[in-house]
Amino acid sequence: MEQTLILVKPDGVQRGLVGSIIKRFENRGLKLVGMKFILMTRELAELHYAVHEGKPFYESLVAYIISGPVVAMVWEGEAAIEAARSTMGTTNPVTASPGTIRGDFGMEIGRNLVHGSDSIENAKKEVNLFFAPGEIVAWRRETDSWIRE
Ligand code: IDP
Ligand code: MG
Repeated sequence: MEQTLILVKPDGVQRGLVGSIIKRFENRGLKLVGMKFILMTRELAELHYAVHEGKPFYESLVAYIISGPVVAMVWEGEAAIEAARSTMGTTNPVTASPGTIRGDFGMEIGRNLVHGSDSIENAKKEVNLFFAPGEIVAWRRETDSWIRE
């Protein structure tokens, strides 16, 4: 079973879209196993976005992600990483399909509302960056047999 780190970025929080965004992942059938509301430190932001260091948008990306609180979550499921990313839509909201979070709520790449891990390796790193092992909740969901064969 995969786990993926999802962030509702500061624009999602400021625009009052936390509930709407979480609902998309719930509706999909992903299972919430961790959640916190935090103001990311610059140190955490730089670790989280280390792969983008040196790119032209890196400084503004770090400034954006620490500009207000975020909701950090861990969602679990079979192929959770790909499922979550397809629910999010492409990185640039302008080209994201209607029906995706970015396609329904976003207009610009620098304000794209959500983060989602992009590989198993990065998901593990990112989950560990934001959550201690004791903060991940293993629980039995009664509807699982209606979501997974
Ligand atoms: P992803 O969030 O869809 O995985 P990445 O390529 O990993 O996209 O980029 C991380 C974040 O950096 C994006 O979500 C977006 O906020 C920002 N970003 C990526 N490319 C650009 C760009 O060309 N201009 C401004 N911001 C960008
Ligand atoms: Mg990425």
